Amino acid sequence: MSDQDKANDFELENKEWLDSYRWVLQNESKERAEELLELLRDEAVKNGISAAGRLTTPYYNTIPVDDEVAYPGNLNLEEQLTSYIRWNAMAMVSKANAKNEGIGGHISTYGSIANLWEVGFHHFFKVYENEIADIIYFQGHASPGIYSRAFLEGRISEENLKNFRREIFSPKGLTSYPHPRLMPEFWNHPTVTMGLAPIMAIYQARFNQYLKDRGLTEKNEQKVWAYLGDGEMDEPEARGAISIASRDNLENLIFVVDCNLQRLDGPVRGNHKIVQELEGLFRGAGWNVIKVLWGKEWDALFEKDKSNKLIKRLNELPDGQLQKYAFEEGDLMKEELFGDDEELKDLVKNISGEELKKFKRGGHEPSKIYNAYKAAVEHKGQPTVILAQTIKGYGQGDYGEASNVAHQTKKMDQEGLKHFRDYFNVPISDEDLEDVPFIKPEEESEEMKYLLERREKLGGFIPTRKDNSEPLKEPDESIFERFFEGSGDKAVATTGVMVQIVSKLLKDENVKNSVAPIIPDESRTFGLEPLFQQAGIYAPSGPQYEPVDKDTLLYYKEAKDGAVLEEGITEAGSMSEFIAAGTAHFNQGLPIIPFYFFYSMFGFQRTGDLMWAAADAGAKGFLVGGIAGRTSIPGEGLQHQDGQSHLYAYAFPNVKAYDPAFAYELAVIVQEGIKRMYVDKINEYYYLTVGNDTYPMPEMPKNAKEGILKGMYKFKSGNSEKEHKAHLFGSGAIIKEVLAAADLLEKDFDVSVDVWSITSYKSLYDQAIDVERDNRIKGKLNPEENYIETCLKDEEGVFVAASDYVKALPQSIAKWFPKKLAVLGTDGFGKSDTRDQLRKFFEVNTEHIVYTALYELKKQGNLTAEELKNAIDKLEIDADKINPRTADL
Ligand SMILES: Cc1ncc(C[n+]2csc(CCOP(=O)(O)OP(=O)(O)O)c2C)c(N)n1
Ligand SMILES: [Mg+2]
Repeated sequence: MSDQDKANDFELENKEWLDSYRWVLQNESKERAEELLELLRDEAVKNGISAAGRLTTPYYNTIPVDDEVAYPGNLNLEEQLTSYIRWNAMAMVSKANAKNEGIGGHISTYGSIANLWEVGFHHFFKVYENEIADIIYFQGHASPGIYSRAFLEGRISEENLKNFRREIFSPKGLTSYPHPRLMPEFWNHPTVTMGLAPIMAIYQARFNQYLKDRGLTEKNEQKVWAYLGDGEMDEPEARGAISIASRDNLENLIFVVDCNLQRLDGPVRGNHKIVQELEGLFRGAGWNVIKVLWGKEWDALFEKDKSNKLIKRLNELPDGQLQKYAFEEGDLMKEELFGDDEELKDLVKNISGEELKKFKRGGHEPSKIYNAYKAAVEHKGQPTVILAQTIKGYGQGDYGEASNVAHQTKKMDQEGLKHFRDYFNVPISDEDLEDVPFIKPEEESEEMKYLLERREKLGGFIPTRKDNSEPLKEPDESIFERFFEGSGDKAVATTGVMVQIVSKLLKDENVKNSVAPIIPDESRTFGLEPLFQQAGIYAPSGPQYEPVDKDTLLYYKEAKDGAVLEEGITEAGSMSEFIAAGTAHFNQGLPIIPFYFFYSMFGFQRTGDLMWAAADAGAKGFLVGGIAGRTSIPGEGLQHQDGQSHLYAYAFPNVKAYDPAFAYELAVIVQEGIKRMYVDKINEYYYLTVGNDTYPMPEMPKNAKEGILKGMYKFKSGNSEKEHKAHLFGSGAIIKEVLAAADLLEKDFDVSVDVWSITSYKSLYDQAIDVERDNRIKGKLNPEENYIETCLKDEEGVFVAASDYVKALPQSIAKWFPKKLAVLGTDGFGKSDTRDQLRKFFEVNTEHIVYTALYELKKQGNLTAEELKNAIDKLEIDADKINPRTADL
């Protein structure tokens, strides 16, 4: 048999199979059709034919035409409105760049996503009672479209649009992307850092469910919509948490991926198909997947295509080529897709290339989008991802449409404007074009009335942001005050203190319903397991098994209404949960206090970008970095030993960072933090480092509170009878060494030592630079003194600071000390050894602190060379010792 005969036979066979299958579909039921397919699959697998293909479906719309409902809106009016919004969005970017070359902004992303958003705005995005709204992550680069819509809604002015990206120049300036920190009454959810929106959305949806299951919200109807770029979906954060959403049956979550097949540099998957890749990924992870690939005009072609050849061809077509069809004249598509096969040719015999090119992609077809959204919001038991195929720079023609530089299009010349106007039917005359005017129809016009009516029906405008939470009443003082007395001889770790505080807060009448502990599988490390029993571990499905430790006191108790968010080993997930919990005052009108416990090394360093997003979002709460300090976790070595997180925290303007040494310090800080964030309602969050080194906790000195909060206070004064004077500044875990050094200096070296506890280098630094700036900017010739100067101005002697962090921390405040500040710190890679060995190696142990004070005294001329030499011998300071900073370079 010749190859041609064989092909003909196969074609006939294909037809017979298809005809039989269609017969079943028409005469029996979809269920029966599914059953038959299963039967064939089983047979195939039994015979070694891979079942992998089951994760993807053909390159075709998921919702069959017959299942579609009619579009409920006025398509003409909506189309007109979308055109205005498209125009204004383009105009604001164009104008901004004409005025200030390089100010930036994007036109093409909104070009592709406009219809996806507008269908949402007209029919889906809801505001419920008490101004609680659906939670929507708007793809950041398309933000001009949101401003442009808000302009039509009358919520922002032409002056605002004209000052896009001119936040400093004009009080009416609009921020580039969704930044709630900068436009606090408008934006809710920061998005533009690729990959963060998807993971934040997943944990937001989980958190909404948690609030409901814990009984904190009666009925939580909020949907979580995340609008994401197909390029963005390459980020590990975008993909890494998707199975959490299906595991927890987050039917309140909808991802809409704008599959314009392009990212910044070029195609997302030129040689492959991003939609298919994402379909497989999400379906494999247990999501409901809806593909919206083709618009209405394509329906007739697929209907006519009885042999499914067109689908087969589209299945095989790489994205790069699809992009080319959107870029080139329509004849190319006609010729390449349909030209070499009689049946395919026949499909388009009455359609010109030009007409074919106008056949919309699914993501530009409101009725297809509507049906996908409807299916998504009605879907039960699973999260949904909608993969919507669009064109980047849609309608821009030669000015960016589907071109590889579409992302960078920022301006349009006269020709471009004309094309844009004509394509979208925007009512602007040729003469007016040059000014790129903003357009806004009369208030009484039909389309404007429609726009406002639709939003009114859906409950109000989106996005808007408001904090409707009641201020909390402060928790009982005894929770904190019990730590003011000290622990006597009992050795205690600050981690344990933190756990006790959280545990008591979970029982406190005023705040128990606000406390949300978050842990990435680290409870036992921090001694948090008593909370399992006390508050329960949140399990949306309720416990389905008997825990192995059921007969112990602190068993692993999972509960549907559990308060503990045990997230498993995911710092990024936990941090996303922290953001959701910490912004509940905006999103649900609830003051939630998250306490997120993690290894301090895996905080700012691992998830700094999410912490930045948390700061942008106005998240509140406590980040608790456990087992902190480079020398404080014995044995764990380079990867775990954190000597830098406090340095990272410096860059976060709204973060209060503390490295407390004593139980009462921690208690004072947490008490104040709750007051500031939840009684006074300040949008900031706290970073606290705690340790598991145990020592007796002293009583709080009188009048220490203010200093603890401001960053330093005198812990104890030295014996005034001594010959020399030194001031030692300790913090966190290293206070122990400092106290021992003070004793040694007094006892053996005739030095009176004042010991100061530095609870927060960052607070001292922030206050000092603020005062310094104020003096400078106001030209004060009698400058105000900063807090450090106020504390130390009358002090004499030498000054030595030691912490378990890099020397840059004490160094950052050194210039405001009355005399030189000698600094000791832990620069260098961590190593595996005991605490004592580590502290000796990093030169932050008692002996090195003593030696440094004596060396400074010698330099001030208060000690003889011989005295210093004797001290060196006694303290065993080795001049040839290896430098810990460079030891491993
Ligand atoms: C973490 C991060 N990396 C890089 C960028 C720079 N960037 C901005 S947009 C973009 C391409 C976006 O492509 P896609 O997600 O497909 O969005 P589209 O504009 O095509 O809708 C890149 C790389 C960023 N914003 N964030
Ligand atoms: Mg893209």
